[in-house]
Amino acid sequence: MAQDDRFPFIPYRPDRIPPEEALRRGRELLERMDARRSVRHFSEEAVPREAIELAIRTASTAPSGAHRQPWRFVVVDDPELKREIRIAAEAEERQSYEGGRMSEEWREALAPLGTDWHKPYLETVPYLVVVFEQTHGHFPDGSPRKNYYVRESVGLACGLFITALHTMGLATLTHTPSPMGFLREILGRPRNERPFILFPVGYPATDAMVPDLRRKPLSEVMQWNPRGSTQSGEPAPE
Ligand code: IYR
Repeated sequence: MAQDDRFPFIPYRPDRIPPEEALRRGRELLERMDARRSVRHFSEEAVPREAIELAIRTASTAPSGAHRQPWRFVVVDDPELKREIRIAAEAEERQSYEGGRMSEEWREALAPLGTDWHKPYLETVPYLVVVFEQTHGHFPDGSPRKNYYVRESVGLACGLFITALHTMGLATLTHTPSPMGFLREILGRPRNERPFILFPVGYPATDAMVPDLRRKPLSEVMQWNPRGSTQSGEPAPE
């Protein structure tokens, strides 16, 4: 891609939001995002194409290493392609769950989520969005051009994608059939693209059920000003 990445600098002057309004918006976003759940039971109801485009455009606002935007969101709504993906994903997952590719400890960790190798939703959901990470780009002459912090960048884009979908009342699941190489084959992606996450996207089924998970409290996910005791070499107490 011959996109020029030498930019002039321009002023950045976002509106200053008064503190009360800022906190109100922050609380509102938290409440909305806290209601998000990964879903495995989807409605077959059609989803406007623009909703997918909006979510991908939102995802693509993510920061990325050297602003290389090393992602590609491949959208599948063709029933035959969806079926092919389901068949290939289930074959891999079957090997993982029943062919001994997943450790006992791993299967034990997943047991409360009730997952197994069957992935019928891959065929019935309106869209599959397969996100690819671009391990490198290309100079105009076709020679490889390095990307930076690829996984971090694509992970951030995926977080924004999920946020946008949830904002529009859509549900998804961060599905990572393992190994995922078949997605590159089926979708005919070039060698510099590696599958990252497969997102089935649709409305949740009206009778969808989810495990009653709890999120870690703030006290377990936030820590202020910790200091390692460099003198003693001991780690800081919990
Ligand atoms: N890829 C498998 C297994 C799986 C792994 C993890 I880690 C999960 O949080 C959930 C499932 C599957 O999709 O079933």
